[in-house]
Amino acid sequence: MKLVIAVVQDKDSNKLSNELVKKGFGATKLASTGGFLKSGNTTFLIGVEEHRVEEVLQVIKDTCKAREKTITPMSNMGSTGETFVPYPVSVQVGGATVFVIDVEHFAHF
Ligand code: 2BA
Repeated sequence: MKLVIAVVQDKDSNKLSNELVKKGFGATKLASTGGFLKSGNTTFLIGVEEHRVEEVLQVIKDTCKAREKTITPMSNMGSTGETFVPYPVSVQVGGATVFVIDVEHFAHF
């Protein structure tokens, strides 16, 4: 068995859970926060038999879209008195960041 961990954008999370349920995958959604943007995203834990991993990855790929996000760094007055002029920076976020890991033991009571 494998555990698929997928970090996706909040905007895609409902659609992804619906698609996973429709195709018979068990999944758990966790509210998470991106370390870089410090904004909310959603992490899915999906336990799956090895032969269905590619199918899950395809569902994630088809459902989650990459989007541009613009961030404006906080302005900062350095200790030497120099000023930092903030200007918007654009980053591309997602579709999805996915990890597939081996499950040593699975129990469901
Ligand atoms: P965030 O950490 O908020 O990152 C959002 C986007 O900002 C990233 O999109 C990437 O385009 C950019 N970014 C991240 N770190 C950067 C840096 N040091 N310098 C410049 N740009 C940077 P994605 O790569 O698609 O990542 C989306 C979310 O997936 C991340 O949100 C984070 O929550 C998760 N993630 C990405 N890589 C990860 C990793 N290696 N381990 C764990 N989670 C990861």
